[in-house]
Amino acid sequence: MTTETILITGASGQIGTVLTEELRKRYGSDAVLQTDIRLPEERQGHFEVLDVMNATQLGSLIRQYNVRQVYHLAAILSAKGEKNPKWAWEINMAGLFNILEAAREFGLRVFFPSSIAVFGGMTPRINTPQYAVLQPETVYGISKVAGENWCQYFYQKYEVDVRSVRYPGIISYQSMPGGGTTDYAVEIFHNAVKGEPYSCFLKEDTRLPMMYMPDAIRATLELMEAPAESVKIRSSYNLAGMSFTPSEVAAEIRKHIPGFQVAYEPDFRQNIAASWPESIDDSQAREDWGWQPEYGLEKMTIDMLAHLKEYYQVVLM
Ligand code: AKB
Repeated sequence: MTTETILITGASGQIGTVLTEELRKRYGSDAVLQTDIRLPEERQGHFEVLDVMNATQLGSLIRQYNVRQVYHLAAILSAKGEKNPKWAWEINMAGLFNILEAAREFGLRVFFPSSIAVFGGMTPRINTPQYAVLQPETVYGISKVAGENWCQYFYQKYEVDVRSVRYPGIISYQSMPGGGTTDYAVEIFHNAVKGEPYSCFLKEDTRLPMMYMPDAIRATLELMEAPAESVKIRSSYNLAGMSFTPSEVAAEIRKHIPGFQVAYEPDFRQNIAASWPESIDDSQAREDWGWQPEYGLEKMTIDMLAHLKEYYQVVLM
């Protein structure tokens, strides 16, 4: 293949699904190679099964498709990782390591998604600074801290052009999250639109940093397209959109769906959420590559409900 290609790992995941669409729109269908651990039932464009633990298979695809950039989204998230820490560590670390080694060999630009999960109970929780104590309390968080350091190492030692942001919880109507602590913030919208009550696995006053998918995609692409000299942080950038609690998002939804009911039944994910920041200082991203979020809670809620209403074909009051 002669076209230069962008490879996405974890392309069937929450972010991968939407990022794939945006990249295909911008660069054309032929320029995007989607990969995941299994083939989805419905797919468009190039899609290959790839186990990110398999470096040989990764190398063959890079050669076959003339890959120049990688968005490495395949990972086990916070809540799922706690059920099987060793497995989560192996996938998250071996996967990244294979990508970084391939980037070194083939001269690729790499995007690595880090997370607010890098922070822990020792970190200031309000307006968490870029440079803060990183003592996470989940295996996912530990793998992201190690991953950020490996990214910086490969940049400093081998000049691999690797770029990264610490995503907050991502809210989307196009795709569901899988295995995270912030998943409630998507599920709650689906239940509301379906006219069903929601049982929230976090306490009502648990404030977490969140971001609407269009902002997350734009941040990712703006960082990847920024001139190399503007990207001053090669571990990972703090990134902020909005912050809210479960009761605040429920109240916002009730402005449009008055009868919506939410019960609070916290489980093991409450402890994970309690170790994460409430809000993030992303001034370095704003300064270095001009980051500006567009969506707050009110604007996002209107957009989410409109799209989900269309999806479920129900009439809101
Ligand atoms: C999770 O909840 O694990 C993720 C994240 C914040 O990285 N959404």
